Amino acid sequence: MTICYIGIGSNLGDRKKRIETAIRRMKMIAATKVGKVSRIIETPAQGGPAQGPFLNAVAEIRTDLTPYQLLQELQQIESLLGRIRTVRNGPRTIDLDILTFGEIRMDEPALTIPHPRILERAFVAVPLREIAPQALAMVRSKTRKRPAAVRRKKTVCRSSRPSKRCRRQA
Ligand code: A4P
Ligand code: MG
Repeated sequence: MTICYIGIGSNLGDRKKRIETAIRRMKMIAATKVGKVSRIIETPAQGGPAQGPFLNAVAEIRTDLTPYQLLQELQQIESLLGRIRTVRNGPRTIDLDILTFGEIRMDEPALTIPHPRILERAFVAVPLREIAPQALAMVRSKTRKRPAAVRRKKTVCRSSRPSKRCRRQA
């Protein structure tokens, strides 16, 4: 079985109840078991139109399904819980994102794993760290590092009176 982490978010209706129902439904997915579940945290909406705050959590699951089979199961749960897709990052009854799927990496529009925005979103990173600090560390290590030359453009120091930055680089 592959260990995966699922990001859960809701900011419409009875948010807590919807998250609990989503977890109960995940327990019913074939060849899949739900393990640790993080605390549910309230977070201000990040991005998208003006909207109410979210409840967010992360759940650990173990599954024999393939990534696409799991995505399909999660999307069925989203539909069952009244998810209607309007604008990107818009309000939603429930959002279930595959954050990691074992050590798998894939980069397709329909499925990107690890989820590309884990590290820039505290509402995902904080609950993930709570139940699986090793998974968060794995995501950090696999996030492609840009070469140092791109990250910090070196100033070329030609002047006889070099600037502070040039002196620091020397
Ligand atoms: N897709 C690609 N990769 C994945 C993946 N790893 N897991 C595709 C799940 N789906 C993935 O997703 C759009 C398409 O992404 C799917 O059809 C699937 O094939 P979606 O759930 O319909 O759309 P979305 O959730 O609006 O897009 P996205 O890019 O997943 O947004 P995020 O990152 O989920 O952000 N603020 C707070 N505080 N809490 C939140 O939970 N969520 C969002 C949405 C914005 N602001 C938020 C929160
Ligand atoms: Mg999503």
